[in-house]
Amino acid sequence: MTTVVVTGAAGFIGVNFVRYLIGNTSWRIIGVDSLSEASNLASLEGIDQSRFRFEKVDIRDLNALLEVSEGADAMVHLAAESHNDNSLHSPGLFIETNVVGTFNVLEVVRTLKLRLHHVSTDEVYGDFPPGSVDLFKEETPYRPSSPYSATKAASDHLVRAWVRSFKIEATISNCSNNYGPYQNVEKFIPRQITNLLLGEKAVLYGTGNNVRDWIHVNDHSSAILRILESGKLGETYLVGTSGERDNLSVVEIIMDVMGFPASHLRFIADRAGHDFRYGIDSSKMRKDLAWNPEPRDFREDISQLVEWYRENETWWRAKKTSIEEKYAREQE
Ligand code: NAD
Ligand code: TDX
Repeated sequence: MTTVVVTGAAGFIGVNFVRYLIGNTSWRIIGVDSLSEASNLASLEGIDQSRFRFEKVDIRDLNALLEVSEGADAMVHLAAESHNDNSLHSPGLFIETNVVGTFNVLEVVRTLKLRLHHVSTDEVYGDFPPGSVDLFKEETPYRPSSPYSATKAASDHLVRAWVRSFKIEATISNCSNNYGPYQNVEKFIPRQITNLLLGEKAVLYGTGNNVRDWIHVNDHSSAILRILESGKLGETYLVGTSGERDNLSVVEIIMDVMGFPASHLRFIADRAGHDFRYGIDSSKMRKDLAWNPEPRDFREDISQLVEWYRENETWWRAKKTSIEEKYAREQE
């Protein structure tokens, strides 16, 4: 039996990954999270407590992280400040959690000799200009644009340095934009769905032409599990499912599924430093690790997601007001 510590377990990908591990392995899981504003403890309700334990720990606290990780075999590091818009207003917090917090994670896995998988983002590579059809590859140079992506890039560099200098057993993945249940309503897709559920308009930054490469969170989870089981130590893997769409097209699908006219949206000022386009080449994952995502229909997934947010209003309603108030203060 393997015991794995999952940092960021009360966040969007964390809770989906924990549920994926419960369903697809026999491992024990220790979920660690500081319960920041991005988290939601209610997301962990109903998880088999005989195999899952939650610990409120801040990864900025090295001793607390060390204590809770003793006896484990592996750590999957997801905890982060994850929202670009927030990083433009509070960059210091991103340095503390994403850089210093990852340093603490590395010291813990070095001390306790744990296997580490570090979860990162395609945003470390910067972006592609309009018209480009290039894709990010593992060897693409880092060129982060925002405080968020720069701190994630820094965390990746720390992991590689600890692999080389201290011989820790680690892998890294850089994934594209995830969608699925339990995503905080500050993020693009849940923000639009919950706006529309409340009768408000969808909100697009700039022209709406920016492109993101969408992947279902369960495909991200299956990729992480595959890397844990068969990834080569020291390697980096890009994770994506060729899901490039511009933001306006995604909003149009959401509005169509929900029965709103295409005019039920508003354009606001663009995000500062807004990356134009991301695109992932995941052929290394597919060739070296024989990873295959589930066959999917994006419109059908969005339709199911709309139902999820409709049925789980108590999960998101309390946060929605404060998040929209914050957006109104900072963006309009
Ligand atoms: P999220 O914001 O929903 O969850 C992050 C979790 O980390 C939250 O529960 C939060 O409370 C916790 N956390 C923050 N600071 C902490 C601290 N100091 N100590 C302990 N816990 C802390 O983000 P997410 O979308 O689930 O992203 C998880 C990871 O995946 C991040 O590392 C992110 O960079 C990466 N990632 C996300 C995406 C995406 O599309 N969401 C894509 C690629 C990579
Ligand atoms: O209201 C909005 N309107 C809008 O047009 C919001 C919240 C966003 N956008 C745009 C900005 C982006 O082009 O939608 C796109 C997606 O925005 P976010 O959901 O904020 O995601 P992004 O900035 O692309 O970053 C996400 O993917 C990579 C995650 O938040 C990161 O954690 C991950 O690393």
